[in-house]
Order: sequence, then structure tokens, then C-alpha cells
Amino acid sequence: MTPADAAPDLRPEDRLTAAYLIVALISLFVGVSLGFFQALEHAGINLYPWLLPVIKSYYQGLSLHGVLNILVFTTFFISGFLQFITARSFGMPLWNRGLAWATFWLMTGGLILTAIPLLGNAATVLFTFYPPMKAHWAFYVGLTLVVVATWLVTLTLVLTYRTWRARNPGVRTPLPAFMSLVTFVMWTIASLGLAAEMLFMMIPWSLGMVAGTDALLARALFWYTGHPIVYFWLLPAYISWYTLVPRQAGGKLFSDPLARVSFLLFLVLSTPVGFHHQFTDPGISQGWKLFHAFLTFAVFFPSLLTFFSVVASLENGARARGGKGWVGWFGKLPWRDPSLTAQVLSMILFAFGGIGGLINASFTMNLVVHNTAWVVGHFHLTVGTAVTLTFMGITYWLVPLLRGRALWSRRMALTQAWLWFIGMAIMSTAQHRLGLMGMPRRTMIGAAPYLQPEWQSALHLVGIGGTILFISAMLYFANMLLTAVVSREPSALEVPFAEALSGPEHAPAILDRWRPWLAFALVMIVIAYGPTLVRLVATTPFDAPGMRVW
Ligand code: HEM
Ligand SMILES: [Cu+2]
Repeated sequence: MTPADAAPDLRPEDRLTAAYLIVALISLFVGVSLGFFQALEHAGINLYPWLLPVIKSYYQGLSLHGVLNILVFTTFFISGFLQFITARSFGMPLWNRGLAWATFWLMTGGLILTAIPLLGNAATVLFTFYPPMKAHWAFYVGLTLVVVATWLVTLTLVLTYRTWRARNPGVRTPLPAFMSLVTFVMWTIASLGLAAEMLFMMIPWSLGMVAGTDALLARALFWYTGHPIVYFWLLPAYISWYTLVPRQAGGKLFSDPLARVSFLLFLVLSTPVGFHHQFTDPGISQGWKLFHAFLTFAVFFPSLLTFFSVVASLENGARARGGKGWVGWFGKLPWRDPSLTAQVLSMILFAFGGIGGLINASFTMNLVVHNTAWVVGHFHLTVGTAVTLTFMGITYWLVPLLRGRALWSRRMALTQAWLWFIGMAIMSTAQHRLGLMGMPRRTMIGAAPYLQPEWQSALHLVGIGGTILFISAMLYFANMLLTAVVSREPSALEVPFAEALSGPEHAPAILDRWRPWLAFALVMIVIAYGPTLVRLVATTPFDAPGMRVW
């Protein structure tokens, strides 16, 4: 008898998670393959003629790269992973498995609906789909269904929590389940902007029910969701760093209450910051932009708490393994474990992503880097590495656990993690430099008449880094496939949940309550967004006609 067979039987939850992971990884596979072509294009190797008739332009490929990597891969992975973590940490099945599966199929149906116009070159509008660029209605409806499905995941998690709570009155919510709930509740509040944009603007407009639209209001609603979505991606990585990585490093989490504080701060502060993506938009007053800039610095604080806690936990593990010195302990981490290695390497690059992010968020410095390749360099460190490489690291234990078979090759996995780290360091540094030299992003740069000779050396580095990343990605997918299909050795079946040095019993009761924090979050949103949104809705003429530019 294996632990997975012990009562209660959570194998149905395992199958659900496996289904989400399959869709997530297929999306990532297509997504990173297109990234490879973009990187080669930047280095002067234009392979797009070879991709005809499947991919008709650089911009169709870029739309697929953005949507599949950051909207589809992330959302499916997170939905599968956090439902798994919640069920395991409660030691209880999900509230209703029928609902959980229906949610999966709704999300997958939404994805298929989105994919049809994307692949048919009828939605080459990039992942931000700013009007007046206009896509086929199926693109907007499909993405909306994906969002609705995420709300049903929230419902499943909340009802599972309430069932657990009724059976365990007065007990502190287990940290991994608590963090999963915060992530989905935060996301549900944050996704309302996108939902409003879709339902009241993009869907009626693409269906021809209204004649015109408005770029500014659409962008304001988009970025209401578009900043907190980055925390929807990051918090699941943080969940792994807080509740699993300490154990994988051979130690304990530094502090359970501190982890809860940081997540509650994310619940409150993730959303009211979206204007930092609109510093150059006319029609929003400077005062409110500055207010959002300040709040962006505030939401940096729980990331600093996370950084402190995670490093302290790693140090705890490394010292337990005989690590010595102020920094020398770092070498004593279990570097032969690919899951841990991938995640620690992703943390290192994330530190640089965070520093760059502060520059992006600064009201004035933003003008230097706005819409340049710098921004691309930034988010390949954050979502492209801190999130993606961490998720890959998680699958190095999760997929063997779900499949019951050991990872096909540990060496291949270690090589993969290091190659991602090296490739990304090269590509991202080059993109940051290109941005400072004024090179725009979202551009088929080889076709631009203004291509500057001094960009060339960095552009070649984008090509080299991108190629290393692509090799890393292929090693990853090969390893996953071989683990699922060929591997025969049995695997460990236990989730590596970490204990805490300072446990949940030290957390004040207020940290396990929801209403005050939710109320605080809503008040912040009303203050930060209320006046501007009310004015925009009241005065927007909705007179912009749609355009098809590809
Ligand atoms: C093999 C790995 C990858 C390579 C070589 C790569 C390369 C690139 C390049 C060169 C661009 C710039 C395109 C432009 O501005 O014209 C880009 C954009 C982008 N990449 Fe990647 N990328 C990779 C993986 C990823 C991953 C894993 C993610 C996220 C999970 C990601 C997310 C994005 C996003 C969101 C954009 C911006 C799309 C837009 O501007 O609409 N990439 N990528
Ligand atoms: Cu942002």
C-alpha cells in the first residue's frame, strides 16, 4: 500500500492535476518554439518564410508566444497545481469532483475557441489585444471562458475550505492551502477588470453589436487585471518556495506567520497599481499615476519579505547539511537535486528582475525604458524564469508523483536548469541593453529601416541566448515525455511539505480571518481606481472603429 492509497483516496485529484499539466505543457511547448524563431529573427536569421502557411507573420507568432506562454501555460499549470496542493495539505478531496472536472473542460473549451482564430491569423493582436486592433469574436469569448473557469476553481477551493473548516473549528488553516486560497481570491478580484473589458467592450464590438470602442478605457480595464495577473503567476512559485523548497533544501521554513503576512499583503496591494503600465497614456491624471507608482513600491515589500524568508530557509537547510560561513553555506545546498536547483537558479535571476521592475515602476525612469526591449528583458527574468523555471522545477517531483514513475533522467534535468539559467542570463542582459539603446519591443527588428549598427552585437546575443533556452526547453519536454511514457522505476509518492521553525500556532488569529483583509483590498481598489474609472465610463465616446493591421 502506497501513501496515495491511504484514506482518503486523492488519486482522482491527481488525475485532474495531470490533465491540467498536459494542457499547460503542450501550450508551453508551442509557445517557446515560437520564441526561438523571434530570437533568431533578432539575430538576423529570418525563418518565417519556412513557417508558411502555418504561421503567416512574425506578429502572428508573437501573439501565439504571448498568449500561450503567459495566459495559457500559467493559468492551466496554476489551476492544476494549487488544487493539488490544497487537497493534499487539507488531506481531503476537493469539494465536488464533478464541478472540478467541468471547470477543467470549460477552461479547455475556452482555450480551443481562442486557439482557432489565433492559428487562423484572425487574432494577431498580441496578448494585450489593445483596441482599435480587432480580432475575431471567438478569441475574446474563448479567453473570457478561461477566466470564468478560473472563478470556478476559486469556488472549488473556497467550498473545500469551508468543508474543512466545519470539521476543524479553531485550527489554523494549513499554510499551503491558505496560500492557494489567497492566490485565487486575489485573482478573482483582479480579473474583474478583464471580464468587464471583454463583456462590455470587446465581445459586443467584435460581434458587430456596437460600432465603436475606446483604447483608453480598454487599456485601463486591461491593466486593472494586467498587473495583478503577474502575482497570480508569481504566488504559486512563492508557495513552492515557502512551503516545499525549505524541505527540499534539508531545512525548515523560517516563519509560518511571516509567510501569511506577506500573502495577505499581496491580497491587499496587488490590484490598485495598474496605472504604472499607463504612465504615458493621456487622459489619466498625473496624480493618480503617481499614487499607483507609490503603491507599486508598497507591493514590492511583501516580495522583499519573501526574499528574506526564502533565503533564511535555504540557509537553515544548508547549515543543517554542514554549510559554513556567511555565504559559503550556499554551496552546501543539494545541488544534485534538479527540482531544487531549478528553483534556486530561478530565484537568483528573479532578484535582477525585481531590481529592474523598480526602474519600470518609477514614474520618470519608466520613460527611458517604456515599450523598449528592456521590458522584454525584464519579464523574461520574472514570468519567463522565476515562474517558468520554478514550475519546471516543481514538475521534476510532481510529474513522477502523479505518474508513479521516477524522473527519466536527473542529469538531463540538471543540465536543463543550468542551460535555462545561462541562456536567460545572456538573452535578458542583451535585451536590457538594447532597450537602453532605444530599440523598440514588439517589432520584427530585421525588417525595421531604422535598425542601428550599434544594436548588432546585442542582437546576436539574443539569438545565442534564445538558442540555449530552446535547447533547454527541448531537454525539459523530452524528460517529461520519457518520464510519463518510458520510465519504469517507481517514484516517491510524498509531497515534500516543509515544517516551520516558527509554526502556525504563533500566528495571530487575525491572520486566519478573511473579511477584514477582503474589505481592506476592496477599499484600496475603490480609492485607487474609482474616480478615474467613473470619469472614463461617463465621458468615453466609444467612437473608435476597428482595424486589422496584419
Ligand atoms: C525559448 C525561450 C524563449 C525565447 C527564445 C523567447 C524570446 C522572446 C523574444 C525575442 C521576444 C521579443 C519579441 C518582440 O518584442 O518583438 C519575446 C517576447 C515575449 N515573451 Fe518570450 N521567449 C522565450 C520564452 C518565454 C517564456 C517562457 C515566457 C513566459 C512564460 C515568455 C513570454 C514572453 C512575452 C509575454 C513576450 C511579449 C509578447 C508581446 O510583446 O506581445 N517567453 N520572447
Ligand atoms: Cu505591473
